[in-house]
Amino acid sequence: MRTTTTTTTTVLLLLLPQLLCSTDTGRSNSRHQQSENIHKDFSEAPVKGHTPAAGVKGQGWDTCSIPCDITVKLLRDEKHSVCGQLQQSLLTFGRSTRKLMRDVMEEQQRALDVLSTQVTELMSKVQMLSSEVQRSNTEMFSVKPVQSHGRDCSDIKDTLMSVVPKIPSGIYIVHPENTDSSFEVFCEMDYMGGGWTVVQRRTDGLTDFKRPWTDYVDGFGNLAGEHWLGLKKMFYIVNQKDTRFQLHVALTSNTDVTSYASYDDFHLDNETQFFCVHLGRYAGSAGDAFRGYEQEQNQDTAPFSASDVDNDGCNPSCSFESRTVESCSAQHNHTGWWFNQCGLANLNGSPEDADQSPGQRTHILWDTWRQNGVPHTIKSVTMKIRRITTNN
Ligand SMILES: [Ca+2]
Repeated sequence: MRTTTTTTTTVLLLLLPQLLCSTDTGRSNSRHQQSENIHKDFSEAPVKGHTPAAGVKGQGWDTCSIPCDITVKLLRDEKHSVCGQLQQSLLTFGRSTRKLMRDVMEEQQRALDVLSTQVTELMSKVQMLSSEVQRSNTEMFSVKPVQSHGRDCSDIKDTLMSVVPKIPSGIYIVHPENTDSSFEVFCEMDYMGGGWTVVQRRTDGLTDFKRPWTDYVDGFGNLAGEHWLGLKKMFYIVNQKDTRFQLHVALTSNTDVTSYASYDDFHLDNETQFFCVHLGRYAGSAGDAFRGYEQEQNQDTAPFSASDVDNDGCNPSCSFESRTVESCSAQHNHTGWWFNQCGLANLNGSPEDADQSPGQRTHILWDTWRQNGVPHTIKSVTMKIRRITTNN
């Protein structure tokens, strides 16, 4: 009897849903037989709370001999057990998933670290190569001055072209006619036929052009890079006898557009007249900013001014753009130039893009070179001179 009871309990645990609320009608089939029948009828189990349909006969279904309250308790216990197992499985699954994600992320981080290190190494190699190229370029132009004297770069070119097939650009020593002065200049021998003496170059903003009068008179900077040759040296070159010099202004915008302005009779008065500039006729694509649009903007024949020497034509002050200006040099970043009521040209401004002081003109200015009515932002400029007649 005990064996029979144990077997029944086991079957009940397995097949609890089928046994819900079956009623005991006293049929006397053996319980083993009942279990077998239940197994057979598994797929046709009655719905909880309902007796089997009256028409279902011959399938061995009989009412349950276990009281309902015990059945419910067994069901509840089974449910709790299954729920517990499910929760446990979910926790285990969650832990596994988190660990997996952590592993994947750590793996990705390691890969990123490796890539980042490689990028850093590459960047430092590029920087090293770049500075190497820059250094070799500088060395190429900074070699000892060619010991070939001439009166100016045009004269040197004319002398050398008969003896060497190609004359290199670089630093040469010149000795202008009727002076006791020899000095170094940068000669451009490749540009537009060569023979150009560079008198000003602004390219990277690394040289300070906020200078007093004496610096603009004597010159400053690095001849192979940014520099101002000096008013006195310019004067010596362009005032030689039987010569006439062309001034060529080569401009490059920050979008790498190029343009130029050319003047066919560039010369200066002497220092007692503050090196007044004379230009001759204009030709070019950048417009005649030296003369501007109106007479009061005309810098032709204007004397030179610097931060400490004021010949700017604003006496005591000029007024434009609702501003009162006493010193054009101060208005133009304390640079030197042939200002005339400031005007529309100052090639000694900064190549930097942004005008950092509102109302100030700190950048390289050539106002007549415009696109859609707006002046180009100029990132580099070179002023160079060349003889256009050697004797007449
Ligand atoms: Ca003034």
